[in-house]
Amino acid sequence: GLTRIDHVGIACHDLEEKIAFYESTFGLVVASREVNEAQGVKEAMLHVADGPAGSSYVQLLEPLGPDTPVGRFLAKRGEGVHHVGYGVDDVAAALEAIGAKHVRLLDERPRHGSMGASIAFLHPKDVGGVLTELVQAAKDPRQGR
Ligand code: CMX
Ligand code: CO
Repeated sequence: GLTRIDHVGIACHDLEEKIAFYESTFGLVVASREVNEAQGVKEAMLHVADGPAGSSYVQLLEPLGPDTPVGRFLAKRGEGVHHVGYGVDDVAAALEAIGAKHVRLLDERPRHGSMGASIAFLHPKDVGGVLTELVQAAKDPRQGR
């Protein structure tokens, strides 16, 4: 099952500007910055809190180009919440269970996400308009799995 909210993904035009906003407005601290070519994003994870099931973050996303998931989202809807990422203990097992419930999987197999996590996306049209990500965090997020 789902163990926590791992992160909320927020689409923006200017990553550095939004990092500065979250730092100065909420006092959040950047835990990692990465470019993920496969996902078409430049992104930062800002640490929010630690709970019994793991940590939670805000993920700020700037597209690498217009022809990417976040680039198309910005063109259509503008800046704002792009997806919700839920923590799971075993993303492959979660995909199998959820795929059996007629929810379209955007990833048949887990892919690489921020901080060494294994991730997979569910189609927003099958989740009430919410792009949904499953996140199996790395055992040691600084080193990956
Ligand atoms: N939330 C809710 N609905 C969304 C959406 C989002 N983030 N992105 C697209 N949609 C909707 C569109 O509004 C559109 O609906 P309508 O036909 O009613 O207008 C429909 O889904 C198809 O969208 P599209 O413009 O054709 O966009 P795409 O070709 O980009 O396909 C999606 C959408 C979700 C399949 C694609 O964005 C995807 O595969 N996303 C998963 C990967 C991803 O988002 N990576 C970036 C984040 C990486 C990370 O978190 O680490
Ligand atoms: Co995400």
